[in-house]
Amino acid sequence: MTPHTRFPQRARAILAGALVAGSFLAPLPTRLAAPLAAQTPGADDLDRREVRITTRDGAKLFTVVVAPKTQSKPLPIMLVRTPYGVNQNLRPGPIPIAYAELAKDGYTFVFQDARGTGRSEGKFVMNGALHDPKADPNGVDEATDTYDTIDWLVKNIPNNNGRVGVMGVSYPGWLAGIAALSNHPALKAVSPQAPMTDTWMGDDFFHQGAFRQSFGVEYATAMEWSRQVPSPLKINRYDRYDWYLQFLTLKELGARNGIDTLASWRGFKTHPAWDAYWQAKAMQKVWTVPNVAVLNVGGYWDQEDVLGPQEAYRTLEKADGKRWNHIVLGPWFHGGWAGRATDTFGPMKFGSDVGLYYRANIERPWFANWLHGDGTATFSEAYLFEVQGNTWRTFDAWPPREATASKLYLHADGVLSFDAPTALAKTSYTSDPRRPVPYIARPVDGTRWRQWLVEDQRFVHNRPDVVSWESAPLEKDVVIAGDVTARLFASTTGRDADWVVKLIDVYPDTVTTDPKLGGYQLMVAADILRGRYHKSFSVPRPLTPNVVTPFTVDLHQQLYRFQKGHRIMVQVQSTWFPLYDRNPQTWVPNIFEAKASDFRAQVHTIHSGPRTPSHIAVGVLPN
Ligand code: PG9
Repeated sequence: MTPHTRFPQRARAILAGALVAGSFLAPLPTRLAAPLAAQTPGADDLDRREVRITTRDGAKLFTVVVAPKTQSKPLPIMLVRTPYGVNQNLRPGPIPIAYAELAKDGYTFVFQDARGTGRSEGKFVMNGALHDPKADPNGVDEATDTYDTIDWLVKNIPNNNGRVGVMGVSYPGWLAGIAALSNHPALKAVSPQAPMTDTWMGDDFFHQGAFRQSFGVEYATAMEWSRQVPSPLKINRYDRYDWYLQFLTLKELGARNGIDTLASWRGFKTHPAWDAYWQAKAMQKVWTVPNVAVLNVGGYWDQEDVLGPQEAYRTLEKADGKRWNHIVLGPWFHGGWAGRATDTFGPMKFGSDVGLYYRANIERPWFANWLHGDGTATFSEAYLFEVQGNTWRTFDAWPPREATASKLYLHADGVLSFDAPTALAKTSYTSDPRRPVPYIARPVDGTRWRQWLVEDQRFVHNRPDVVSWESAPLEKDVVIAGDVTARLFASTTGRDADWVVKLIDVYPDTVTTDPKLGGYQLMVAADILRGRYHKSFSVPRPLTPNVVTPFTVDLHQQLYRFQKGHRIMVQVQSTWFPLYDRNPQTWVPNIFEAKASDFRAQVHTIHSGPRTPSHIAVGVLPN
């Protein structure tokens, strides 16, 4: 897929997919609000009209209002704001699948082009920081635009009940979170779904300091390049691995493709660390109190915004005296719950449509409680799908209190076990930025973006620059729940290094029910840390060559059942290309300014032993 077609395609897939029947699991133990209508309204039952809502600075925001033709009582308003163009998202026709379950309860749906996108006026600012009202009392941002929109809607939509919800997936998910900061009194509930909470720390543009090169380049170009002038970015190789490989330095990549003029690229280049620029954009830094009810939703295998929902929930939870803050995590790629049937993913088979279950049995009653009801129904704190156990579980805290903190240690000779090491061991490999490890099996053709995190990792296993540790076959199931965190004690001959850590479920050699899954290596959790940020994400520091240094890599959250007979594996490598840029592995203050001669192969060593116990920390639930 080219960058120019990808986002509309995805928006269409998520928002306008066909409803596919799936079997339901039993409802979770919550008090459900009684549905007002059993059927999703058809296209003929809906009125669609376009309006332009004027904001406080005079910008007109293009807005589509979809309301049932007949209403027996005042209805709440469900607002979705997007930078991807409401006309693509909502063509005249039946209600998109993402809203089909909600629609059974009766809503007036409102879809709006965010400022400077689609047919809305004003200037688009990617993931824009909120303005400071003291410094700029007349300033505008996505929160003020939301306020002005809600205010217009409740005053102008006929027969509304004065209650508004905001929901959205991805960028619209971030807009849903930011909507809470509008503080409009009619806003009662928001659902940020796969929001990019922190695009430096673990969402779209960087992960723990490593730059998401191919995504950053292609997304920023698609969003920011002039619509009138053809983009100079021409990816003219089928295998994008080869295309990106020809630009050893980011400087060359930016200059030779005309992308160094884009606002986002200038931001990447001038703010490579987690400084005030990124922190002002980070949702968890500005939205710290759940001032309305919040349903955070995310996927364990979200290839774009895996951190977002987890970080938003974690932050809001600290101030959730009213129990307004909830989390839902399931076995999904980015936005997978909002589209067509999700009963399989990669090698996993769930036995039912997990997305439909979420939309029908969690999202629908939750919004009904706040927007149709009086907000008094009780809901579980956390709804988590247990992968490979194929069941929804509820918890009264997330991560769950009943999980035992445990460590999977990396031992000598590639052995992985829950036993702490008593002997010293070292495992070394050479990482060469000129021969980086692909993040997905080549050709990297852009067609497998959604499923790359669940692809079989055997394509790199036993490469000389990928090291691994493996457990014995499990004698009983091991269910991990909550945070997965790698703690590596490592040294390098260089002065900087990236650490990619993958926690893998290795299927048994023989799977009689599905032979092609025999030996499959499924990544259960994975991520990357740029070594220079080992002490602070805001202040990079060079590593001291050949000195053992502790590194902590956040691999994010899971609820996953490693089944009896499977093995657990950990893989470590130092490149993940071309999704992530290459670390020169020498010291340069800013990698965006590195020269070709700065990039050197280095030997990295992972240490094990009583004082250097490299491990993966997990919570383990009783079986
Ligand atoms: N994850 C996408 C995104 C958000 C913000 C910045 C860059 C990308 C999205 O799909 O909306």
